[in-house]
Amino acid sequence: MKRLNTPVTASDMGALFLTANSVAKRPASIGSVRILPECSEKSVSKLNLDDIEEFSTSEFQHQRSMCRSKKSLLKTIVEEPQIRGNCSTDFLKWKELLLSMSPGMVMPEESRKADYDSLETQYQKGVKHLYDNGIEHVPRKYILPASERPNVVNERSRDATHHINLKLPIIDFSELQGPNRSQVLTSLASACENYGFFQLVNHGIPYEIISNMVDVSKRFFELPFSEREKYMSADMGSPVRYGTSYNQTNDGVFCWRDFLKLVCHPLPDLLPHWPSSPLDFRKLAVRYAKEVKFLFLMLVDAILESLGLMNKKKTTEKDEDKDEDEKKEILKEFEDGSQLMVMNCYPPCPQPDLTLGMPPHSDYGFLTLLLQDEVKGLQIQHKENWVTVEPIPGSFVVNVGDHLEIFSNGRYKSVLHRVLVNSMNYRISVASLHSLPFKSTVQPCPKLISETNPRRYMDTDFATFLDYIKSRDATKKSFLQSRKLTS
Ligand SMILES: O=C(O)CCC(=O)C(=O)O
Repeated sequence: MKRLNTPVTASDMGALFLTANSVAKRPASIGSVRILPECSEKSVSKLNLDDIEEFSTSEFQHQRSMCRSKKSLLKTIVEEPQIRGNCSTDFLKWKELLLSMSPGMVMPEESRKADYDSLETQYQKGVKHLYDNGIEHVPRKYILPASERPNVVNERSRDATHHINLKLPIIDFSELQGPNRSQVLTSLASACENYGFFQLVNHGIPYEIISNMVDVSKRFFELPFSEREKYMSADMGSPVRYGTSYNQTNDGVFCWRDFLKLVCHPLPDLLPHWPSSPLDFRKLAVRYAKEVKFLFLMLVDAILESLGLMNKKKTTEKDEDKDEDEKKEILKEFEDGSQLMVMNCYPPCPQPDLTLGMPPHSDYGFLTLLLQDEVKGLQIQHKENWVTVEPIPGSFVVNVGDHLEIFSNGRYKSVLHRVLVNSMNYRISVASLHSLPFKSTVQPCPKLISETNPRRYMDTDFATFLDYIKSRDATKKSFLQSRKLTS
């Protein structure tokens, strides 16, 4: 094995240190790196982090987050002829190279652990905290593997996808209440089938209520960390939860967002747990939550109709009454249903191309009503491209959640979406996620199942979802996939 002439720093070593015991138990490859083919001829001094691509498991990322500079590590990789030839190596190969060097270069385990702990503590405090402390580079903890970064070129279209802006279908809520209802219902069905998203305008919620909600969310995130920290909790069932990233206990790579989650139903029991600062927070958030819930119920009514559940050909008046009763029953369930409000804060990011505000995910729930400020960031997956949703001031972006996809037996689509960050502006969004009560079972609507359209999903409930996200990565559409019937 070739020895290196250039010293490797202790912090470089930290990322790759494994004890002989742990190595013996590990699988052959827990992660790998590759120097991008177009960079393989670069001299070592010209190489930088963007020139290597990682295919790594979260365990590997965890190890890697302990490493401050990869420079001398790169040198190790590129100077090893065998590796340079293949342009790739696996994690164990790295370890072997490092262990072949002077033992004196290995950092004592306690210092390495202290170093790691102090960085981890910073990350757990969130990105607002990092930004307020004048961070100039995105720490490794937030750097996505090259293939998952936001401006990856789509092989099929060869477009840099973040340049595509999308005008989502627009549903005029006031038209739904008038003589054009049936045309609007057709547009609603088409939007839910083909985009999984639409923008809702003229919804009737006063602009003041909406702008106050965005404003008070901003003011909450501007509070000192010591105040926000009071609401931090690892308990998914907590009525109020402040946190960072997507799932900060599981995420290998963190994303660039902080959030405040508020459970909204039953409101009288939960309100005393909500933040009491800023002083007007509860008043403004409650007002908003109630208005959005009402709007959601009106939308569900329209969605049930758009699915053809209420206007099937009636032979008798009795049939009509039966339909109406069924609809009332479903709406009653939703009235008692779950509502979760998520306030998202995306501070400016010094290197927005390396990370995401939120990873690709679909929403658990029936419908999400999203309020975004004037700063772009939301992208949805449409025809295999990531396209940016143009904000329309005062409107809602509404999307189909996993439960509605299940309920409609796959006719309406719960579509992947993600959030980009930028280097200039804070972005605030408020998502309101609605569904049936937490204890209810979600299943395809029996009226939408037939011999020609057999049941496509198994029953599910909230407890199953919680178990799922505790044990694995809940991003992508993996939860929904796990509910699909294969035959
Ligand atoms: O901030 C956004 O635009 C999207 C937020 C989102 O997807 C979520 O809260 O699940």
